[in-house]
Amino acid sequence: MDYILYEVKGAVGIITINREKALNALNTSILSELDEALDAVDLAEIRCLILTGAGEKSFVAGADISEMSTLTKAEGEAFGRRGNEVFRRIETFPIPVIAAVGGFALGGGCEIAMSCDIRLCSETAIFGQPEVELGITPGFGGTQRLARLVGAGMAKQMIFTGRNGNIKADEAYRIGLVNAVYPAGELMEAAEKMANVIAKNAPIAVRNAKKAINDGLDVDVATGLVVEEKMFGDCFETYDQTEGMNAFLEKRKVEAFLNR
Ligand code: DAK
Repeated sequence: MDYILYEVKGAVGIITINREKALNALNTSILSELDEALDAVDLAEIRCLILTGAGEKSFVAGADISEMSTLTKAEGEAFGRRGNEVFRRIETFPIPVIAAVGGFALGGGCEIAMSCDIRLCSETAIFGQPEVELGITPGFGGTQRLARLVGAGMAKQMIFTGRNGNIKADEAYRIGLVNAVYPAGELMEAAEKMANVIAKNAPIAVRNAKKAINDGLDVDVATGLVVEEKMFGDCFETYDQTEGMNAFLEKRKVEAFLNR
C-alpha cells in the first residue's frame, strides 16, 4: 500500500494515513487502501484499532480537492458513495476504532474521525466542515454524523459558516465532538493506553456493546432495547462470560478473556 501504514502492537492495530505532503488529504487510492487495511485486520487477534494521520500538522485535511475539482456530477456522486462505504465500514467495524487526531481534521478529515467510535485529539487539533466555501456540501457523512454528535444547531453553524466555523480542540471538547484532549506529544500514548484497556475487556461483550449502541441509535428506544436484549443474551454461555463472573464471585482477577 502506498498511503496506508498498518502496525500491530499486541492486540491493538494502528492504521496511519500516510500522505504527509498533502496533509493526508483523502484521494481515491487512500479510500481503497483503507478498505484493504481493514480487510487485513486479524479479528481473532486484534481487539481495538487506532486510526491516525502521519505527522503532527494534520490528521486529514479533507478529501483531495485537486482530485475532486474536475469530477462530473456522476463522478462526484460515485466518489461520495465510495467514501461513505469506507467510512460506514469503519463505523460498523466489529471492534472499536479510536481516532487519534493531531492537527487538521477538516471536511473529510472531520468526517472520518466522526465515523470512529471515540475521538481523542491533541491540543493543536482543528475541526471543521469548510465544504460550502468550495461550492459543495459535506459529502462523507458530515451532515449526518456531526448533527448527531453535537446537535443540529452547532452542526449547522459549523457547516454553514465554512472555515469561519472551524473549531479548536478545547471547543471540540466542550461541544462533545472529542472525548479528551492531550498535549501533542502525548496523544498516541494516550490512544494506545485506552486501546489496551479496551483490548483487555471481554471481546464479545465489547463488540456486542458497540453493535447495540450503533444499531440502537438508528431506531426508537423501545426497538433499541430489543437490540440490547439480543446483544446481552448473546454474551451468555460464552467462555468469557463464565470466566468474568466466576472471577468476580471467587474474588480473583480474570485469567484471560479468550474471545469465545
Ligand atoms: N486536498 C488536496 N491537497 C491538500 C488539501 C486537500 N484537502 N489540503 C491541503 N492540501 C495540500 C496543499 O495543496 C499543499 O500542497 P502543495 O501546494 O505543497 O503541493 C499541502 O497540502 C500543504 O497545504 P498548505 O500549503 O495549504 O498548508 P497550510 O498550512 O498553509 O494550510 C490548511 C493548511 C489545512 C488550512 C489548508 O491546506 C487548507 O485549507 N486545506 C483545505 C482544507 C479543506 O478545505 N478541506 C475540506 C476539503 S473538502 C463529497 C465527497 C467528499 C467531500 C464532499 C463531497 N461528495 C462526492 C458528495 C469532502 C470534501 C472535503 O473534504
